[in-house]
Amino acid sequence: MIYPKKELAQLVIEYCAAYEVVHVVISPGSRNAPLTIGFTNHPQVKTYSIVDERCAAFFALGIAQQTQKPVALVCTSGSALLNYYPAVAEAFYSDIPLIVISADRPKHLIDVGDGQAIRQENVFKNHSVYNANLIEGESYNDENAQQISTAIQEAILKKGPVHINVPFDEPLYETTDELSIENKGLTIDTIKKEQVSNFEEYASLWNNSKKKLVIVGTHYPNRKLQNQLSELVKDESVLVFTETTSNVYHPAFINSIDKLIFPLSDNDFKKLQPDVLLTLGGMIVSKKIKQLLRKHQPKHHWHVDSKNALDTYHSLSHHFKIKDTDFFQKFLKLTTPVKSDYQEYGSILKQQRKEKHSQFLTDIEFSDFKVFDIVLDSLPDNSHLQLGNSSVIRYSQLFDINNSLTVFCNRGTSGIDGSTSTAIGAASIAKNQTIFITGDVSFFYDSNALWNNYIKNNFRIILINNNGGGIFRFIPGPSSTNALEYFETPHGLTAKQLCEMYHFEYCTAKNEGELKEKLITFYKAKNTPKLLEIFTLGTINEETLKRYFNSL
Ligand SMILES: Cc1ncc(C[n+]2csc(CCOP(=O)(O)OP(=O)(O)O)c2C)c(N)n1
Repeated sequence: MIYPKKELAQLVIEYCAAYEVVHVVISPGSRNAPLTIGFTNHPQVKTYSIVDERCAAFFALGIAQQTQKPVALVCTSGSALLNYYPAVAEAFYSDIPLIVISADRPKHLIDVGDGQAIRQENVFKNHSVYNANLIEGESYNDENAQQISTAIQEAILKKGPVHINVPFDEPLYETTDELSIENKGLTIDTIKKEQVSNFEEYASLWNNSKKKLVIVGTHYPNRKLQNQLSELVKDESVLVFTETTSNVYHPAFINSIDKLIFPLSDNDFKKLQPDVLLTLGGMIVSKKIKQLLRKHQPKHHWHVDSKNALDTYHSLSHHFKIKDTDFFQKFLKLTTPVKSDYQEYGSILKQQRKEKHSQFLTDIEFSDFKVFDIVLDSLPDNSHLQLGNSSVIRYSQLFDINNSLTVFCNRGTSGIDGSTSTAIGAASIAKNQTIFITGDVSFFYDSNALWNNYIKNNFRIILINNNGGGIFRFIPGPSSTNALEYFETPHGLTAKQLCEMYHFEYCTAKNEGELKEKLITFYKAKNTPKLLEIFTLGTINEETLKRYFNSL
């Protein structure tokens, strides 16, 4: 076996292995040579080499999003580390475990005019769940061992990003065939489950309320939760709102929140205003529901999550600090059905919107709206869908999506800077075919994502090119200025040359007929990944979407 001679590198690597960190994404550099040598020679670890640190970090995030286990990142000193920041922030707000391991110069070489040296300690302080600043030294050090162990445990327990800064002095490339540190093999503490003592009190409130709204945010697919929510919705005083990224389905759930609530006046919404609002999962995409519930607050808002409780609706009254499935396991036993027309009101609205939606589609021009209707309908069963920000995720919320799909989007920070890299990372680990739908600005922004040796041949990108950030035509504001181009940023670019350069099969569609024809073979097996670029016009998109909402 080959090991780095530096004991500090051995320590970091052996702890990662002890905690079963399987995937390690490495970006090139010299200062991190001891870590690169060690990880690439470790039999338990699968290493990846990705040059651009921003892409590397989002790729790692995609793997961690799918495995729900921490993925490690390794980079050299200097600005390399700072390029991880967008993905670190996304991981922080999306509860995804990442272990950032940065090589550094020893303390006495910082701020003295040495090259590639910046202040690395605690750079992610505001968006991380732990920071370990290791101490440079030749031999085993208890404090370093404790710091590394705690950092990895925290990433797992708190489901978030941690940073381990590892200073190395030269020489950096020396190896040894014996592990000189003792692997302490610490075990992970089990999560201390909070004892929720007053379940009965909350159940009593629940059982005495006629209007109970459950909102599920971003959630990893979970059959148990799906069954529990299906049980809950048997009670006619319960309405369940879900989003495309909630990954739970039931005919009685309201899966297009915006479509349902958009046409409601403030007075109409009062009928939906809940007595009890129960929320679970991560971020909510629908802006409208946040606005309306902040204005018409529930009497009680309870959030269920083993980690966080965000006061999204400015009315949080209780945090059940427990896993949602554990919560429902206890809570369901205490609930009794209540006579109410609350759910029925929601169902009637849902049915009305469904009919208007179908009617609207019978006679519209080729536009982003039409593209979503055709593309979402074409997705193969059981495929894994990754969505870009921002109008892509918003359009997808207006349609019924095939229940067999799993759907993800970087909604932690809603950035456009790493969606492609995340999708490629997720695809590298997903069992089923991954399809990524993106807008053009996001796609060109993260085009270095394609500089990646791990892209599966069955990976598919659907690029909706409306020549700029279409979202800025819909939101109120940009069009009323004389600087729309600074928001929309039209560019006239296409993905053709990028596809040539990165060996993607490239095809295009400019109208409904072409799109339907291209989709017939698009998902079929091929010896390269494929990209379908669909061209639409911003002006028509804008007009169509406005007409849609007016038609509801
Ligand atoms: C890193 C980052 N920079 C800027 C933004 C602001 N922003 C949100 S959406 C968007 C444009 C996205 O355009 P595109 O990818 O073409 O998608 P479309 O809106 O046309 O669907 C921008 C610039 C952001 N979310 N993240």
